[in-house]
Amino acid sequence: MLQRIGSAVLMAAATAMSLVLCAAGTADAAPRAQRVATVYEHANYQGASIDLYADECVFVSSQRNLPSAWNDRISSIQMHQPCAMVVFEHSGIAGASTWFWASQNGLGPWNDRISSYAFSK
Ligand SMILES: [Ca+2]
Repeated sequence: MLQRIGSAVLMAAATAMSLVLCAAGTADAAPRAQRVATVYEHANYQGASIDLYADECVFVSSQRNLPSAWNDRISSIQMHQPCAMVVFEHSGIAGASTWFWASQNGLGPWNDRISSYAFSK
């Protein structure tokens, strides 16, 4: 009985150790995607929303088209990182563009217009 308890403790210790090693292993990995912005379907951060992620705020590597359900739909933007969000009227970062350096509770002429974006500094 004691021997069984002992091996159970050893198993638990081994599991805990492997969890620690696993966590330490991911710490040195390449930069992981961080939540850079949340976009909302209505002004004042209301309605449906999605989070936008990027490994870092570098224009070329952060270029994205919005999911089709979000094309021409965004009405406010909350920024979570010290980045700029560059928005474009067409997919493939094409057409007119503008830069937002901070959260926007309304988008004025950009309301329901954004189709693609990139993050920059
Ligand atoms: Ca558009």
